Amino acid sequence: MKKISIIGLFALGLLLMTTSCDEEETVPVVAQVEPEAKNDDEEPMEEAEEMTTSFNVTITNVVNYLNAIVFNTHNAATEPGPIPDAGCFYSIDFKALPPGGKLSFATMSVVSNDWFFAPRAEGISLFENGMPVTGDVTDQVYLWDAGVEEEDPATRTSEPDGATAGAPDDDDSVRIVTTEVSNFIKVYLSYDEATSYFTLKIENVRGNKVETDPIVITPGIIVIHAQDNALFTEGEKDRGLGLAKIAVQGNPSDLHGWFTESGTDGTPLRLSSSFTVLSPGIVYAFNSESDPIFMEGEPMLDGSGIEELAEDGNSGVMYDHIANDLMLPVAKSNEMMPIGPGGSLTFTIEVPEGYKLGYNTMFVFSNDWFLAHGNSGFPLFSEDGTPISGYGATEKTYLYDAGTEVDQTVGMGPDQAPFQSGPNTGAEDDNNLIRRVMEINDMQYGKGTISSPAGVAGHGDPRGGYNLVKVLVEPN
Ligand SMILES: [Ca+2]
Ligand SMILES: [Ca+2]
Ligand SMILES: [Ca+2]
Ligand SMILES: [Ca+2]
Repeated sequence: MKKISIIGLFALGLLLMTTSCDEEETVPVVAQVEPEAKNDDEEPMEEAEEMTTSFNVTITNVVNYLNAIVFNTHNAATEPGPIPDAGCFYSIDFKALPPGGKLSFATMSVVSNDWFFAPRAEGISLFENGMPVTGDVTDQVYLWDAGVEEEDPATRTSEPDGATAGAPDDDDSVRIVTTEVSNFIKVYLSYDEATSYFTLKIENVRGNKVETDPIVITPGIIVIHAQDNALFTEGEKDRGLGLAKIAVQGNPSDLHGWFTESGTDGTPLRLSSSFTVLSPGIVYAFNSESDPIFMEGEPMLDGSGIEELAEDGNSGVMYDHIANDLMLPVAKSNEMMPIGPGGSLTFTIEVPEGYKLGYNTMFVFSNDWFLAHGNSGFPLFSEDGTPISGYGATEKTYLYDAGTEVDQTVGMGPDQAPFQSGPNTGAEDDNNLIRRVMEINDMQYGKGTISSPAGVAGHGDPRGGYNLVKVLVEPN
């Protein structure tokens, strides 16, 4: 058996080589970075024997906002409202499992025009070396000016009609008022290992019955995020999404509405379903009607490399298959290690006119899920042959189940790549068809079941989805 298959492979190899030589000679198999790739000239490479175009492809892990929760009722109250008295606090429970992410929040300082308390730009890391961060974290919290209303005691929110009166700020950037807030508020975190819930406590320690610097804090919002600058960027203008309404009126509803908005499929437009890293990936190009690597609704093709990539993040088998068996343009990512939120996989690929793009990267915190463009591929050229540029390939990016390993809870499965004892470990999937992942049960952050009937993974798709990636195509 072994002998025959080796001979078979040799024969196939010879056949492919012969075919290759008989065809136009220059369909490049491996993308190379062209030394003159930065040439602004729109024409294809002059030296190219065939009309090919070099494209840069960037697949960015956009996982960021993982949960957003309003807080509005303090410990001694039964109705939503601000905290005027020292010793009272807001207490907010939220779930997070390692590697976790970061915490940001915003609560107004009412005796001001547009000041609010919020953590520094990076947010408060929830885990360090896999251990939950607990105790007093006040030193990571600052008092900020939202840059929307000029400082004027007469129009402070604490004054009659102050919440609606006031002149525009002469400095419209979000900026630090003070980094030392421990005389005003205290902020604590605690963690329950049994439930994986943190409790955030924001306490007014000064109150309003003082001669100077009275402090009243308001309802606000917490956001669990993976990247920096979740609510604003220091030195930049407020984003206009509702932070100003917290900073001036103590009302978090607009900002909460923005974070939790759904698309036409009823699936989140902005919240990411899960924290995951993405494996080193692959891009390729084809001119057949359908993607030659996999067919949705059918079992994996033997030798396609889908199983190795989707279970273990190993792109080698798929690369060799595309380069040597299919003899199509293919490139591995320049990055050899998985990329986390905010990171990107970058590729350069040389493509003949009329070809379409396919790509593949593993959703690493799963058993056998991968991200890929829909089966028809992304057209890299318009009908008149102009190379396409922009984020258009994002929209039909889907999350697929390879049908090769049974699924465990996202981010928590002992047979998932980061946790398994070795490659290809895990039980067979009950369903061996390659299919879209239609729902994710978010055990990492407790958002419940997120349903995306279409398996949408690209951020910015009007249907809403899992908000995991953005794909940029740029001709060189
Ligand atoms: Ca101001
Ligand atoms: Ca005002
Ligand atoms: Ca599976
Ligand atoms: Ca596995």
